[in-house]
Amino acid sequence: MLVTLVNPPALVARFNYSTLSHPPIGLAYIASFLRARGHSVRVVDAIGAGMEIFEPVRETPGFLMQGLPFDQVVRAIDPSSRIIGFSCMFTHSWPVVRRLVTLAREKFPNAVLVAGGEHATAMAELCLSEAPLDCCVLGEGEMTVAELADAIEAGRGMGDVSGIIFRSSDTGGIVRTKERKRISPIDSIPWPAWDLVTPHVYRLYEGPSTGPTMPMVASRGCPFKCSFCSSFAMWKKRWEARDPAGIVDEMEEYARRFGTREFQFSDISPFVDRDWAEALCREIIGRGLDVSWQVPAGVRVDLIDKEMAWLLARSGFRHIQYAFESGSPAVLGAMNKGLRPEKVMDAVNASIAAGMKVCVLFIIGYPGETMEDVKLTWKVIRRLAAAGVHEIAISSFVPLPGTSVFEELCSQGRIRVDDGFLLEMASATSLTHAASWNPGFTGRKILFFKWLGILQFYIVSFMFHPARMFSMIRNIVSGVQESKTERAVLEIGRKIVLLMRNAYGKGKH
Ligand code: B12
Ligand code: SF4
Repeated sequence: MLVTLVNPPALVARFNYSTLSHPPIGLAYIASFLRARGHSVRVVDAIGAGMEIFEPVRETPGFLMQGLPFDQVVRAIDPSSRIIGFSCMFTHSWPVVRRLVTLAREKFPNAVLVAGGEHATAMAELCLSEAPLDCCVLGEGEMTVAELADAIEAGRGMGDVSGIIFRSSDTGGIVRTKERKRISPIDSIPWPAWDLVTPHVYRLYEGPSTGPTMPMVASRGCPFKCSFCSSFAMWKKRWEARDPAGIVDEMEEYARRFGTREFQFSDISPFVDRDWAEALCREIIGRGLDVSWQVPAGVRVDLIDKEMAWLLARSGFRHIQYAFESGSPAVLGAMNKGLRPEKVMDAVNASIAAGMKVCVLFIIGYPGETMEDVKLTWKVIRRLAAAGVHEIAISSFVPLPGTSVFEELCSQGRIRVDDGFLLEMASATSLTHAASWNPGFTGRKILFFKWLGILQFYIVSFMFHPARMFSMIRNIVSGVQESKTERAVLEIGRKIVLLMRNAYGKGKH
């Protein structure tokens, strides 16, 4: 039976610094799993096939759609596909996915249309009510979609497949099936099907990348339950890691096959098991791989000490991002982060001493956060700049669906889910706009606090480390991305050029 998996075009905000698209590794995993179970699979990667196409979208002002136009995506789907699966990772992209699903339904009235990914998991009912989907796969997708394909091929209903929400053909109602257990060990999942998705057309990556890199996954899930994070809704509390030797085998294979020297790990919560993290570093070092690797997700500051930092650096992990979130113990407590503010300096000092480039991530505008809390965050930011941290990123708080703070705000009647709300989920990293879910601050104030935080960081940083200013200017002028900030500047410049080209009709496809 033929299953076609679709990576829809991305909706990217014009002036954000974290909206780069990565190769669809989740789909590549599902494709390899389905194939191993005897199904035929095709992948339509709308982003990869239209990397340079950035078009304004009428319904979503302020955003550009990156990737093939809708009609070309639908045309690329093989009409003999029995199941068409759509990846729906980001909440703000739902308006695009919804339109694509609707067009696919018109062209393929008899196919089974399925969505999966973070947004489809957190808001499955909304997805089924707004788009002509047959079912949403909740959480980890490989086993569920394989069982779904088996059931459909055998002419059975979907009711026995755990881990889905589907539209019953008998009653038309929405049915949620039994919860699915996470796959364990995750080494049983075959490596991603990179013969069906071309990762190297994705030129730009999150983080300070200097060349073509490969995405990988070493672990899935997170044992913590921060109130603003959707990890629990997606993966529950289970953290599953791959065998370090298998991970490094995969790195070696990509180095051999594609000449890859740089790897981005899409793990949401890296290094939570100290022994495992050490074993992974030692395996990379032991095999003499001359590679660099990093994780775009923030590392918890309580996981890294001197020894770990040194091992990481020696194994090629040269840029680390810490998810510290706030300098205020009260806000960290409200976020259920389980961190003490003093921890950040230890981790940061250890990482700088080990020779890593360090970025620290913050959130401003959390519900209940006061001016005093913001001042505490600024104080930590200044200390970090003086200590030699290379950069910071400040997000404005957004209540992502699937998080406990989202549920809380909904129960207080402070969230109305409509397209306007969904699009706001992309505003956390906007440089020109912020929304507020904190009655104490307006969105403009939060944006102002964010800029003031960034300004304080660079003033102190350039005062204590003046050479940094020159290397940043040199990198931006020569197009090198050694830091997130440099990449953001270059990426926004690139979007402006593409927009101008489109305006003059040169970039149209
Ligand atoms: C790597 C990553 C990034 C990368 C690139 C992501 C990309 N592909 O473009 C970068 C750093 C650029 C990034 C940026 C952002 N990110 Co991000 N990112 C992640 C992260 C850590 C890993 C994603 C991943 O590759 N996972 C590994 C694969 C194996 O898992 P998966 O993709 O989820 O796929 C599985 C299932 O979802 C399912 N599945 C997936 N697709 C399909 C399709 C079908 C048909 C089926 C049946 C199943 C299915 O099966 C797969 C295999 O089990 C996730 C957290 C997480 N662990 O998921 C956050 C996450 C996806 N990001 C998030 C956010 C908010 C953002 C930003 C908006 C942040 C910001 N404020 O700017 C931006 C937006 C970027 C954009 N392109 O628009 C949120 C999304 C929440 C939401 N509901 O929107 C997440 C969940 C983090 C969080 N918990 O808050 N991100
Ligand atoms: S923010 Fe990080 S530590 Fe907290 S639940 Fe999410 S992944 Fe885990």
